[in-house]
Amino acid sequence: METLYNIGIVTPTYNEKDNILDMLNLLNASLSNSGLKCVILVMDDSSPDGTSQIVSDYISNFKSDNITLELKVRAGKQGLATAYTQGFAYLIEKYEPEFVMSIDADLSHNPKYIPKMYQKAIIEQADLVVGSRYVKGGGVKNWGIDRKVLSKGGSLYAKTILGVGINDFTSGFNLYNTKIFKKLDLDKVNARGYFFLIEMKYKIYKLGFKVVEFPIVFVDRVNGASKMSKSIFMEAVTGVIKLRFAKK
Ligand SMILES: Nc1nc2c(ncn2[C@@H]2O[C@H](COP(=O)(O)OP(=O)(O)O)[C@@H](O)[C@H]2O)c(=O)[nH]1
Ligand SMILES: [Mg+2]
Repeated sequence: METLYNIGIVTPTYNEKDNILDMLNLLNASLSNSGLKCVILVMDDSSPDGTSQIVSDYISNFKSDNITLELKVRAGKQGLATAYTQGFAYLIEKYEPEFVMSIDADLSHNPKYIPKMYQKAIIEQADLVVGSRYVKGGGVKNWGIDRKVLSKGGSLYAKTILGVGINDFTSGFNLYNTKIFKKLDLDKVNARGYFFLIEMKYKIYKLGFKVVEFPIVFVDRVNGASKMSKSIFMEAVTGVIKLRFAKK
């Protein structure tokens, strides 16, 4: 009998040519002796810098007993949220993994944490493990004061308005038990950008699932540029209010 896939990992890319090889090597190093069976899906939005070509070349030469690697290329930049929702839906349909995970491809989220986050989910019977910068042991490296304020302030803002005790609402490094998506429809997630990360955590908590945080040290990207923009930021600011006062 085929062993069950433990984790389906989605890593979205837009112009990550100088990060993606290191990222795939780190994922491989962290997972190959973990005892976990994993599938990794790179969701690229036709990056003009040729990220997808680098990934497909890597896949052609890739061999592993426990890791499956896939690439999906969408036509043009469509945002982080649907990269995740479509990626999750695809992996759930095809591989039926126990968990799905979101992880940035720009080396900010260290894959070394993945087996530990998985262990935490199992031991504590948690449905969502948030890789958290804002709990004891977590932190941020290389960010300027502006991004620090934006991120920590954003998480605090969401926590306060929504009245839910999650300290890192805007974290993009998350492990979800796929049973969540029997109750939470991935097609009905409205957000375009980072607000998605807040919306998912809130809805999952409100559905009664167990949410825990695992401390991570987030290291800001060295190569390439952030895709954070003013409109994406504003979506999150107004989105939190809408979420809080939305009718059931
Ligand atoms: N496929 C896809 N990936 C994206 C998009 N926007 C950002 N990403 C990826 O999502 C991850 C996080 O984005 P980033 O710009 O680093 O955000 P920041 O860390 O908050 O500054 C990176 O791996 C990006 O390449 C998008 O529109 N489509
Ligand atoms: Mg980043």
